[in-house]
Amino acid sequence: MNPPVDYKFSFGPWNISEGADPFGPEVRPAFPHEEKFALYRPLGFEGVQFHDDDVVPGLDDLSPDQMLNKAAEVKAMLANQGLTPEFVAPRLWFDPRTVDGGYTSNSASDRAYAWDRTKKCIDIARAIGCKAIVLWLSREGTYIREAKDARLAYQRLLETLDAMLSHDAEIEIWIEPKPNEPTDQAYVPTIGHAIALAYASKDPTRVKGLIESAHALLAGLDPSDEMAFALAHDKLGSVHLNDQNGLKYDQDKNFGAANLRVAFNQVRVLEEAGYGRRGEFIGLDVKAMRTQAGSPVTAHLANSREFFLLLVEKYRSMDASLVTQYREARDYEALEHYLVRHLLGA
Ligand code: XUL
Ligand code: MN
Repeated sequence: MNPPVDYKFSFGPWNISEGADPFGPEVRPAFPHEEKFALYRPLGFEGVQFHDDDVVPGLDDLSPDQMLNKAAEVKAMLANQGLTPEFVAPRLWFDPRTVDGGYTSNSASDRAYAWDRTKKCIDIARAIGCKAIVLWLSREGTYIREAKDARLAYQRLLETLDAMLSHDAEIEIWIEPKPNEPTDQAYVPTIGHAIALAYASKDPTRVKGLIESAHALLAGLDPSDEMAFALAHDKLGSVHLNDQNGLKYDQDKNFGAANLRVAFNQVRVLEEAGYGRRGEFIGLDVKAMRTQAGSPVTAHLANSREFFLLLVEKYRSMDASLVTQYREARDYEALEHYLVRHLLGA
């Protein structure tokens, strides 16, 4: 039997925020970006998830040398703090040139900007010693279906993956699917879509997925089954554990806070697959409540990490032989009774 996984945790600096939402501005004093990194270790985190401009702010206005010098500074800072960069993601949803998507925009010059920015993101990742690029295909979709040729859009996405794999012979691409928001409908809404693209790419071993619990729930799917699908293909690059209370805006609630049993099943599937044994991180993508006062606000990160570890204990203390016995007898009523009692500590 394999020894139990000693999990490593990660989050991105955007998870420490000032509480702005689509309906109102910041409600907490700003906490300086550069000072966030000192918070990681004390909170029990050692992995940092980056957007390209979290590493190099204002990168569109810098020369290649300036960009790489700044990235080298960040690499040294991470080493000093005992932190590992988990991935870098191109932030393709802020710039006016990406209002209608980057890779799938109808405008050739917008597509050229998206590709240029993606190459910079890959170069930044390499400069900080990181091989994973996350693609959250935020605006690659449509507000009305007639706006784009969807078949062509999917071909363009595949061409982009291939061009990225050619630009750097070592990077991995982890696609983070989401069904909607900020567009009405996104082109890669589920992990099934992402993995189909991976297999169609020129190097399927280097294209994987990152599954965010809330994004699966927004697609009306069970996150643990989505994770199991990726794991069955050895294509789960990372996870963004969080929670979501039904079909609302993307809430990024604390892991397990809205759907405890759904959270338990994600932990169960990860544990059963030995996720983390090869150094994969447990990434959290959680937002502090807007009502929370102070600066910096970090309790949501510590709490989500604690909920994950408590659910790991629940999984490990489960009577596996009883589960097998109930499965074999096809007595799912008894299985559910046992599981819910176990979760309730009864
Ligand atoms: C958006 C989202 C992003 C990605 C990284 O919903 O989850 O934070 O995880 O770009
Ligand atoms: Mn995410």
